[in-house]
Amino acid sequence: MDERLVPGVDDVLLVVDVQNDFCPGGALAVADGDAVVAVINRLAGMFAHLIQTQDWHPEGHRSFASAHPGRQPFETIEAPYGAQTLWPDHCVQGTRGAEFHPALDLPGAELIIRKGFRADIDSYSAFYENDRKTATGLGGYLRDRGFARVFICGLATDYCVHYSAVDASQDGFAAIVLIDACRAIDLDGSLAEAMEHMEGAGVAFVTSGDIG
Ligand code: VGL
Ligand code: ZN
Repeated sequence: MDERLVPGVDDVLLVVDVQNDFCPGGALAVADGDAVVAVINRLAGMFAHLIQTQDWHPEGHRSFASAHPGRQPFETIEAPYGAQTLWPDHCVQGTRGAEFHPALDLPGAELIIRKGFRADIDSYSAFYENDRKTATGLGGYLRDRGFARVFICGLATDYCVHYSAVDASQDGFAAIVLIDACRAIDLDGSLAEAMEHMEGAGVAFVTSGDIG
């Protein structure tokens, strides 16, 4: 984008899953995942409204490979709602891994939306769980508050950021991904696929330098 994007009162910054388990040393570490923290802290100062998501699984969650005897992390299974990647145990409710990165500094966050708490359904998107039907309530919340544009950043680009951005767009919001404030897992080309899917859904991409 050649025009600068100045966040206004109708805009919200959605900070996705910046949790210890997705950062180096965590159970499902994203390469360089903690590099987003400083970028997001700086961005946060430019937005009047901040919302965070927190991946929040019960022990034994069905997205964990450990819940499927003989299965390994990063394999894919057929869940009742479709294909589901199996993950290492991560972001278990109440554990240190599920806490936000300690340097993430967002005291002004107005809502923290937890997702993935239903034992049998995973939820990548902040809007709809992986059955693509069960709503988290975020769409209604954003509409009730009158927000028009959702700026999205965090972890991981190809999973939770990806599905959140597509759903934001399909739910009628302008969806803008801050690409340098995201990092990807990139499993078997998942990043390239995610970028295509987001583009097709009308998601815009900018860098943090375009803001403010
Ligand atoms: C995520 C895989 C499993 C994410 C969450 O935040 O992108 N990815 N759970
Ligand atoms: Zn998860």
